[in-house]
Amino acid sequence: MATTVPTWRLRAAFARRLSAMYGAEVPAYTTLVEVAGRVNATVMRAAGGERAQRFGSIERVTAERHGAIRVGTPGELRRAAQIFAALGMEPVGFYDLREAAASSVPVVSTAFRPVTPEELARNPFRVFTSVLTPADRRFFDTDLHRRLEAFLDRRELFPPELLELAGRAEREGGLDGDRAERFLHLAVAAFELSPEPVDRVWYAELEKVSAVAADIGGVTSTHVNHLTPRVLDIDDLYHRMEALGVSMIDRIQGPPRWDGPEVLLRQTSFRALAEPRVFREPDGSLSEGSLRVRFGEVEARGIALSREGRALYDRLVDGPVEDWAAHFPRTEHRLAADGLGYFTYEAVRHRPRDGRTPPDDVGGLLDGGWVTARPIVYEDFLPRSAAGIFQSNLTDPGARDAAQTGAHYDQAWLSGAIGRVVHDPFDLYAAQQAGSLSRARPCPEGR
Ligand code: OOG
Ligand code: NI
Repeated sequence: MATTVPTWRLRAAFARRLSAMYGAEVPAYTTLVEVAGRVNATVMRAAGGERAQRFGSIERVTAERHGAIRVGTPGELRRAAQIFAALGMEPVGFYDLREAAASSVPVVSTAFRPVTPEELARNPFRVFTSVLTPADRRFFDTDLHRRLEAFLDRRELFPPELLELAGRAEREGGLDGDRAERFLHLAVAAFELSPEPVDRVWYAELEKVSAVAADIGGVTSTHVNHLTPRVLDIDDLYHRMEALGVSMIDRIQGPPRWDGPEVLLRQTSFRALAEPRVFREPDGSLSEGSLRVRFGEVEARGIALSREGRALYDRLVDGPVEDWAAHFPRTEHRLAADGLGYFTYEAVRHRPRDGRTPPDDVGGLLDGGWVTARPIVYEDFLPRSAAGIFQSNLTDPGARDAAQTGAHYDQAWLSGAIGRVVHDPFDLYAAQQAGSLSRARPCPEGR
């Protein structure tokens, strides 16, 4: 069978085409990508290739993007997952943005991405994917819930031909040339902004509850709402964008800038732009208007933290930066030795052993020069940063009825809704680290 375009090439091609499509739709995105390229070139020159590429090759970083989409129902989520499966992207992590955001953000989310180091190195494309929580009475009363579900049930986000090709691509590990072309064409089209008129009254009713609910349930299609390039110095990028007259949100989300190890994820964005849209008025007539739903975001990635490291991060991130500097590990060595960050380990070869027995602990192996450590890059998202990104782009905080109890959604619900296992990100990093450590650990003397 001629699967001439293997899964990872489909993924890389999809990321490239989505980027071209989004750049044509949102010109400020193209500016962002250009500025990110200049920042990365500056870091490569100033820090040198080895240091600049400690968290991934410059080819990977340059191609790297994450997108975000929002869907309305478990069925839509399952079909989106089928498309991502064709691209070698699996659901990782459960994010509850209802709790993380001060504004009304009635969604829960996961991220579709490659899960092995080899596939991530080939192309790390990921899509943050959110699904509405219409059963949550704090946001939707029973009447609105019923009408919202009826509206969502009538629409079709992904044509059957696209889903059929996606299923084939998943089963066969790729597609032959013609089918690959057709699949990519249909897949990109499914995430374009639709010219379909927006029902003014319905959109406005949902917007009163939440701008995110209106963006999802007020229209008949989905769309990429941002596409994010990766940058090696996000503070530099922030200043360059402001100097170009692009108004950025007021801060960089995530860990502070400091001279210690770069960890997790730092993100910032420019505000959503007013884009012209056609509206259908109650009398059936069409009118011109605009909506602000799509924005630009940029990210810098650092070392993945263990559960303990993450708990420390969560404790310190909201406090004063002096507390961060006083309590967060100052070196990669400390992160590794204290089990707070994830690394891959490699044995140091040709090392005279002086009859010594290798220690059991990672700190001892590093101190004794038995192994070297290389950081594992954080490939996921941060719920509070995501909430901050959502929020900073909402013109209206929406409304929520705190007297109602929220509906329960968790990782198990999400797995059931998608019909695929949602991976726990900590488990993926821990397995990668443990595998490398068992290969790197020197055998006891004499064996
Ligand atoms: C998703 C926001 C979250 C990120 O980078 O944290 C996100 C959305 O706006 O739909 O993309
Ligand atoms: Ni994002």
